[in-house]
Amino acid sequence: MQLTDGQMAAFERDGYLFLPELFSPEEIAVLMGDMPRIWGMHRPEVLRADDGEVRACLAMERYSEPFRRLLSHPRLLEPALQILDGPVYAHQYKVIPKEPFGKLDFPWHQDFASWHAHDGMPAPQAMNFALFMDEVTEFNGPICFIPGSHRDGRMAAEAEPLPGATPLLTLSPEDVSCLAGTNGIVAPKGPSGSGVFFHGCLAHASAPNISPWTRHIVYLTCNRVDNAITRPTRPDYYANRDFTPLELLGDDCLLELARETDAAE
Ligand SMILES: O=C(O)CCC(=O)C(=O)O
Repeated sequence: MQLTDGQMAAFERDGYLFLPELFSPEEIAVLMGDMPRIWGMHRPEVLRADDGEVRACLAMERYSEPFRRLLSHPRLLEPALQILDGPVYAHQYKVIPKEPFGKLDFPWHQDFASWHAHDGMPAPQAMNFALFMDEVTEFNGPICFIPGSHRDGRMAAEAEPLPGATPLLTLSPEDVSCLAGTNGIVAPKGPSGSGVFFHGCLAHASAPNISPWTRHIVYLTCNRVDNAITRPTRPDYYANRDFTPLELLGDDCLLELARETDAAE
């Protein structure tokens, strides 16, 4: 799937591109179908806070066939190749679950600040793709962006501890006030299957889920192979050391898996 010139220009201007209903309900069902099994796993890639709430699961391609296929899906990978203009590998791949009435939130930050400080990523030639597993509304802790904030590059940041995860390099209230005062704040919302591409320097944050509905989002961070990390300080499921370029699968790779599973039952 190729982005149009207008979509590329919007990404460059705003630092993000929202594509409602990029994946079908059937495709999302294939991924969601594996979530209960993953949630029940006790392995280092499944992170829990002290109260037992799952904070994230990472590197799902190691233990989930649906998620292994999603990683190389052309609707994610082709736009990433186009935006980053070169071969890419998966630097980080995770699901962030927000449970009904859950406490999980994220202060304002730029992801590249953490990739640079914790992993030694040389330049912001990496980007994120977020895929909504559930409908995202104003009530269930949507991810919020300051449009255009990526254009200021990496800003000063403080390491803030996060329960059950590595410290996050966060932005100061003064810098956020200044950026938001100029550009405002947006929160892309839409049905499950919607996707957002966003720049590694885009300022973003999210509030807790105050609704009775889940809000699970899959994030893939693609990094250009010639921008591979140089000084990783955290486990490889946070900062992949395998810089092999991702290879495209077919557009029907998730539906094909559903068909294979149905035939085997
Ligand atoms: O899923 C969210 O609400 C935000 C996640 C986030 O900001 C991150 O992983 O950097």
